Amino acid sequence: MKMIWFWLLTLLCYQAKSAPVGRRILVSNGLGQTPQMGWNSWNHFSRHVTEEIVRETADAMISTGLSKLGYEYVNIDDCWAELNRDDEGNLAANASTFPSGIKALADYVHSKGLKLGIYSDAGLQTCSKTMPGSLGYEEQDAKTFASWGVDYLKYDNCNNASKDTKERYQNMSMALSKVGRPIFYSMCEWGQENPATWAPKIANSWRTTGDIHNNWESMISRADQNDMWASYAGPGGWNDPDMLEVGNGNMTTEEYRSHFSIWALMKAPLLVGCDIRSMSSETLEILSNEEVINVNQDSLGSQGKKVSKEGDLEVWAGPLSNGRVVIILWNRSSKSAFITAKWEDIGLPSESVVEARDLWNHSNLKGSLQGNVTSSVHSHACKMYILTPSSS
Ligand SMILES: *[C@@H]1O[C@H](CO)[C@@H](O)[C@H](O)[C@H]1NC(C)=O
Ligand SMILES: *[C@@H]1O[C@H](CO)[C@@H](O)[C@H](O)[C@H]1NC(C)=O
Ligand SMILES: *[C@@H]1O[C@H](CO)[C@@H](O)[C@H](O)[C@H]1NC(C)=O
Ligand SMILES: *[C@@H]1O[C@H](CO)[C@@H](O)[C@H](O)[C@H]1NC(C)=O
Ligand SMILES: *[C@@H]1O[C@H](CO)[C@@H](O)[C@H](O)[C@H]1NC(C)=O
Ligand SMILES: CC(=O)N[C@H]1CO[C@H](CO)[C@@H](O)[C@@H]1O
Repeated sequence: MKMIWFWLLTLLCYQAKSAPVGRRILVSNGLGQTPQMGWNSWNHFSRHVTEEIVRETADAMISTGLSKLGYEYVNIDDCWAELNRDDEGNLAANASTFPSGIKALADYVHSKGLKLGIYSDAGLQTCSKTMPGSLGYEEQDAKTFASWGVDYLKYDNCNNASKDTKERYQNMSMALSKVGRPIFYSMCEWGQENPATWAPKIANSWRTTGDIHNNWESMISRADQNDMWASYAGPGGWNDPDMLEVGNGNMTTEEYRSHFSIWALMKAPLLVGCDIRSMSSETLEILSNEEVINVNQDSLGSQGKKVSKEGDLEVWAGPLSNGRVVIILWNRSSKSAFITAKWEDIGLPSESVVEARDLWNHSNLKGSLQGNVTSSVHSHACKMYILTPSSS
C-alpha cells in the first residue's frame, strides 16, 4: 500500500514538472484562473498599515474605477496583529491600529464588492517580528481567517525554525483546504527552492524572487528572474515577481509603464503597491490601461517570455487566445533606439500577415505587417502591441 502511494506521488510530481499547461496538477480551490488583481499595503505603507487605510483604499478602488477593471483584492501585509496570541492561542488584530477587528473590516470590504486579503508567515514570527507566524498553528489560523471572512493569504518565509520549506508551505495549503471557504493562497517563499517546480499543486501563486525595491535595477532583475519559470505558470497557478511599484515615485513614467507592461505580459499578479487614495492621474492612467490588463487576464493564461536580445534591446512575446500574439519592444539602454521583432522569434509563421494594435497609444498601426515589426523606442520605455493574423 505504501509503495502504491509512493508511486502515485512520484508520478504526480513528475507530471507536474513536465506537463504542459492544461495538464498541470493544481491546487483544488479553483481560484486564480487568471492572475490575481488588487492592492497590497506593503510597498507604500510598510509597517504602518491601519484599518482606516484599508477602508479608505477599498473606497478608492471604487471611486477611481479600478474595481471595474478587475482589481478586487484589498490585501493587508505584515504588522496587523498583536505580538502575542490571545488566551486561546488565536491571532489577534492590533488593538490600536485595527480596533474594529479584521471581521468588521472584511464585512466592510465585502460590502463594496471587494475581497480582503491577509498576511502570515511559515515560521515562528513574521518578518517584522512584531507578530506571531503560523508555523505549528496552520489549522487554527486558517480557521480564524475563514471565520473572519478572509479571501486571500500571503504567506511569508521568515524565522523558519529550520523546518523543511515544502512541508511548511504544504501544511498551510492543507489547512486552508479544510476551512470550507475558498482562500487564494499566495506563497511568498522568495524563489529559494524553485517553487515553480512544486508549488502549482498547493498554491495559486508563488514568488520567484526576493522583495522588489522601488527602482529600475530592482524591477528589471525581478522580471529576468521570473522569466526563467515561464513554462510552469498557467490558469490556477502563477509565477509572482512581486508587487507593483507603479505610483511610488522613484521611477519615471516611462519606467513605470515598462514595469506594468512586462508584468502584464508575464501573467504576473497585478497588485498595486502605491497609495491609491492620492495617486496622480499619470499613475491612474497606467494602472487602468484596459488593453494591457486584458493581456494579463487573457483566457489562454500563457506567460510571455524574453524571446530575443541584442545588448539592452529586448523583445518579449507570448501567445494570446484566438491566435493573437502580444509583443513588447523594450529598450533598457540610456538612449532611444529602433527595435525589431521578427516573426521567427515570436512564434508566428513567416508568411503571417498581421494587424498591429499599439496598447499604449490605443491605435492601430497603418496597413498590415509581414515578417517583422520595427519601432523606435525611448530609453527605458517600451512599445506594446497585439498582433492579430489577418483572416484571409
Ligand atoms: C500596534 O500598533 C501600535 C500603534 O501603531 C504600535 O505602537 C504597536 O507597536 C503595535 N503593536 C505591534 C505588536 O506591532
Ligand atoms: C531558514 O532560514 C535560514 C536563515 O534565513 C536559511 O539560511 C535556511 O536556509 C532556511 N531553512 C529552510 C529550511 O528554509
Ligand atoms: C506538517 O504537518 C504534519 C502533520 O500535522 C506535522 O507532523 C509536521 O511536523 C508538519 N511539518 C512542519 C514543517 O511543520
Ligand atoms: C530610487 O532610485 C535610485 C536609482 O535607481 C536608487 O538608487 C534608490 O535606491 C531608489 N530609492 C528607493 C527608495 O528605492
Ligand atoms: C498614435 O496614434 C496616432 C493615430 O491614432 C498616430 O498619428 C501617432 O503617430 C501615434 N503615436 C505614436 C507615438 O505611435
Ligand atoms: C541608438 C541607441 O543608443 N540605442 C540604445 C538602445 O538599446 C540598444 C540595444 O543595445 C543600445 O545599443 C543603444 O545604446
